Amino acid sequence: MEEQSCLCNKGYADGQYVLPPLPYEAVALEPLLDARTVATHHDRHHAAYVAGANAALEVIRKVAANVYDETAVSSAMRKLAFNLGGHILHCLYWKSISPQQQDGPTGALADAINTAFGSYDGFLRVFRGVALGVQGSGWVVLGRERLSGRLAVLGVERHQDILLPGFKPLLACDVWEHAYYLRYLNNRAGYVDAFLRQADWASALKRMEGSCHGDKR
Ligand code: MN3
Repeated sequence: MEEQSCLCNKGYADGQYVLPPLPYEAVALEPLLDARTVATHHDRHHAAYVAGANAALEVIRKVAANVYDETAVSSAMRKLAFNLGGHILHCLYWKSISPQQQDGPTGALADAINTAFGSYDGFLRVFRGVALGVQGSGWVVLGRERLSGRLAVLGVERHQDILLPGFKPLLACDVWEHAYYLRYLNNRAGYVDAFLRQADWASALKRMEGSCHGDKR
């Protein structure tokens, strides 16, 4: 099962970013998410970030090769951060959801959550609060902060803003409206609560322990 828990296995091959297949059928996330939302999200939205990351990478390579003037690199860098951030977070998102309801974090991950938030309920309050506080489009990401080694929850706006350098993401919930609007309309809290009931804590634990061959960090 190592393959299932890796952050982004199959997200890059032969010099370019590629769209990995969903780790389950689109219909498998019912009733948390409807199949149309999941398929559109993966096949169109996630795919567009992969294409955008490759386009930005190509511009940067051409600047390096002196095909384009160096003034072209600044906007390409911003497009790379946005699109590759989107690609990485979507890879993590599909692996953050289990088709089955889960009992919550276990083992070292449960310990780390208790250390950082006092209890699992404390974590849930923080995660929900951060989710509702994301302005516009963005993500809620549980991860490990590099200096202290403690867990933290970040409300990442767009795909790249409010990220800490060295932050290692373990679990990500997409709160862009395209992730939930068909089923939940504007009820972001209802979607986040449903996500948390099906969060794939087993794969998050493997990411924390670094046992994923697809996670290069
Ligand atoms: Mn999305």
